Amino acid sequence: MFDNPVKKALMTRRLTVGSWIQIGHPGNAEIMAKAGFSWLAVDSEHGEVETGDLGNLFRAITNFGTIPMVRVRENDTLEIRRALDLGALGVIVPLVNTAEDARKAVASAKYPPQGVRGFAFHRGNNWGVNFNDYVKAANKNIAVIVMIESKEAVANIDDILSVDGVDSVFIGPYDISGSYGIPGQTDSDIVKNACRQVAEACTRAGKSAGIHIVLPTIETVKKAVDDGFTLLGLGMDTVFLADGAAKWTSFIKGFEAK
Ligand code: 3PY
Ligand code: MG
Repeated sequence: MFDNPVKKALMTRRLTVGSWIQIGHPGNAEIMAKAGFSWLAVDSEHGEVETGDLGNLFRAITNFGTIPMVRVRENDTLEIRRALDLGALGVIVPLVNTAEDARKAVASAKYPPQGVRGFAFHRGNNWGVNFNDYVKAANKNIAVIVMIESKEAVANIDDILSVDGVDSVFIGPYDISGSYGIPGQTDSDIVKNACRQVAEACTRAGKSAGIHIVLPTIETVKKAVDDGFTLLGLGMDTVFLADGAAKWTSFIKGFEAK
């Protein structure tokens, strides 16, 4: 019933590149989708987005053929269910530290018998019109991505990757840096080493490795690809807006009368 090229890319460890939305307005989502990313993750953990905003943001995103994903506010069954019901085709679950956390995330995202997702009429299945087809496709086609954001998660990476139904792991470099006691130092050798351990574990497990490059540069993107990451989140709406605006304010400064 519905196809999900991002899920296919994850299962075959092919590169797929998306971005992040923290501003909860559909106009903003349209601009981001029109830019041409393969997927967009709406951030309800840290952004301005409430769960009830997701439907309108997904309408804007899918209007341009982009795959809608969500970073849920926490590893919570109801949050995951509501985001999927509103039409997310991939769920990114923050702060997954153990295999048990990962099993909970997978169970929340899957219909029985694999999981505990409740059945209903909702936006994802066209308000029930495509109920049967959606149910048939959902467990197979929806991506479940767990975030590696702590020392503990890095130590448990092989166990987390061994959980059936985890399609990919996705590094949150800021939380990782915080967990090592160096918040914001995402360029430090400690964080780089943690990222390398995660990428190597993914290669061993045959699963896709992902990372959020919050402040992307040509060099950091190339390096992530060279290091074997195949799920790249590049920047976010707020970062692009701030960068674009700052470029022009710094250019115009010299012309303004003091
Ligand atoms: C982090 O860096 O901790 C993130 O969650 C990025 O999305
Ligand atoms: Mg984080």
